[in-house]
Amino acid sequence: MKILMTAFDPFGGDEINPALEAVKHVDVSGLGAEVIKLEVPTVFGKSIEKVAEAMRRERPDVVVAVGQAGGRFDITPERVAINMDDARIEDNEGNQPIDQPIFADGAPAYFATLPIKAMVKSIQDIGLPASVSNTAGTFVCNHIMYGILYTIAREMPDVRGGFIHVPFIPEQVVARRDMPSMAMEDISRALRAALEAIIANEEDLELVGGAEH
Ligand code: PCA
Repeated sequence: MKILMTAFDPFGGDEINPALEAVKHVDVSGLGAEVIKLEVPTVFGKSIEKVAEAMRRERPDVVVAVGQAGGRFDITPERVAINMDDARIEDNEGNQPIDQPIFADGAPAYFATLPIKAMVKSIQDIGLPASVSNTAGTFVCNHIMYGILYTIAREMPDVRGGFIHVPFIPEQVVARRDMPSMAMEDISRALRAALEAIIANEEDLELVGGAEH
């Protein structure tokens, strides 16, 4: 099995992106899969172009993108990407689309085709907090998740794809009071656990993990 794993560069004034640091540090030995790591720019349009180009070149079986969700307490596999760019802040090239569809000919939304419940369980089983998220927001992370699933739907329907959001790491919250964080090494271990679940589960597990709000 070949897995393409992407992570975003720092954005929004931060000097680090925990997703990028953690992805770089994921120990991929002994997984029984080849893992290709790719850094993508936090830029509307270019981020999708870069990952779609890598998907066409590498022909992975699985694409899993990873991004920072500052303020979240746990690791959150995303359930769905929506056809909507609505940026609260500028991306790394000054773009700030408001209420724009990502692809005019795309579906309103695409569901992740990764086993999100199994991923959550696998992370929890190594003693780290995780839960399913039902919104990836409307910034570049939702954008790239949508772009990955759009590319899969149109060009390579046997490929599985999805997205994982991760919290800040401690050094990012020194100057942000009362914000949650998780050690980079723990995020890396959680990402490895998520990869193990992806490799072991073609179909998702039927587990409690919904949300009331
Ligand atoms: N997080 C942002 C974009 C890049 C990243 O790592 C987001 O959640 O949209």
